[in-house]
Amino acid sequence: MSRSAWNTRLVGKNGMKRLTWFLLLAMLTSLVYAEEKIVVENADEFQGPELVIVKDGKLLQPKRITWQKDSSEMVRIPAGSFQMGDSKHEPEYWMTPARPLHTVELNTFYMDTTEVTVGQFMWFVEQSGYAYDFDQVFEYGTVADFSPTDKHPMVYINWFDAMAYAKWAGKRLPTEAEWEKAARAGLASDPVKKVTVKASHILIQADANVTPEEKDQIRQEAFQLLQNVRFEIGLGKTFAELAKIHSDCPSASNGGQLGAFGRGKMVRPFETVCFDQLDVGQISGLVETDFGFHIIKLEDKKIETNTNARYVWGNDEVNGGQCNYADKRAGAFLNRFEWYRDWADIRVDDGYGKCAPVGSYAANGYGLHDMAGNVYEWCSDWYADNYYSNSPMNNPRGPAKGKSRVLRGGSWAFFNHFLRVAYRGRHIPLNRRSDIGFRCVSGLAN
Ligand SMILES: [Ca+2]
Ligand SMILES: [Ca+2]
Repeated sequence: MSRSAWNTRLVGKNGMKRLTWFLLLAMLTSLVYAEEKIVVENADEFQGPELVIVKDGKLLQPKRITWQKDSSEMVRIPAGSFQMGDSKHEPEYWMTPARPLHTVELNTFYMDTTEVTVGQFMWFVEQSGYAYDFDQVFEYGTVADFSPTDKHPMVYINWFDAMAYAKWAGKRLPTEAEWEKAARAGLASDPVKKVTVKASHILIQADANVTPEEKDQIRQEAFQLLQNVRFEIGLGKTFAELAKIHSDCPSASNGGQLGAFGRGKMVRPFETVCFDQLDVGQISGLVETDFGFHIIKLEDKKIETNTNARYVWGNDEVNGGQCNYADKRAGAFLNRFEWYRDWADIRVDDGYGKCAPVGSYAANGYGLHDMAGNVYEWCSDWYADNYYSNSPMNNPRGPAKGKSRVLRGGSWAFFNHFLRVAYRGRHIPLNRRSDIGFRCVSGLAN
């Protein structure tokens, strides 16, 4: 049945009533059959914008499908909006194109759970007769030098190779927006809030021999000499927690540590004071310690919703267990080249010096592997630095023209900053590289 025929039947004579029943039925069947293994032959099997599949008279919206043509596993990315871009005001110049943060509304689509493998690409070449030489020696070697088995991600493919594969498979490349939404896997709606506090903090050195009167005098002077320090703290954090969190934050006056207040007599108890409950101008605390008087005064505060996590797994920093990037093993290869010398993160061992077999690390919330690292992934969009300033809200497809195509996710050859889910990579579409691959999606034509 064609899509238009389906829609006509739905909204025809008894349109609304049928639609209601249809939706109810679709919901129920999706619950009942969610776990069933559904094989999809091609995109024509999808009906309507919700990509309903009809099998044996049942209406299904499976969370997971197997795509027959290339035997890939795909997961459903439900329709809806998300916050796209950098919400963290990352300081590096190359994060600027990832701003402003903006709302994007996308249709439902299915996405490959892994990067396209060497085995899948070989099958494509064999089946289609596509001209690709697996023995070709590129700048740094052959495909097998970086991806030695069928289970490794296909590399040394340019954007046109990826497009050809997608077309053969009856799929397409993801748009940049689809890629980012899928990578965020719902972390985008994380309701965690942050409070940015601009506070004054000063330490007045006190001599052990000062009299009580002199101490009062020092205290008075302290109020006059408050200096501004900016803190970023979680919502609901107390001063005591702040001191622990920011134990490495130098205090305003002595270069010492906020967490190192020493033994002190609490002049006014502030370890239970919540910064987000304080009004601007209020003194949150005054502590008299061995070192003198510490005063904190709230100068300014900004409460914002922290909608986006930094990485596909959340906000934890990279530790070697989440993904394959330029760790110390990659350093063994990268250090041979002038350009990449000292590029690798020698603090971390992620287990792989070049590509890892796809799915070697935990999947994200949607069931997608390697959205961070392993190989960069081609998207369908042209790249433009300022695209986020003027992109449409609904199903953005990138600028009309450009020089580079979008790459996403970082790779085995790049360090942790490029793993950030908001980071926008790009490359000339004709180039083939040892750390660029792709994965496909299926849904409404985009
Ligand atoms: Ca690695
Ligand atoms: Ca990847």
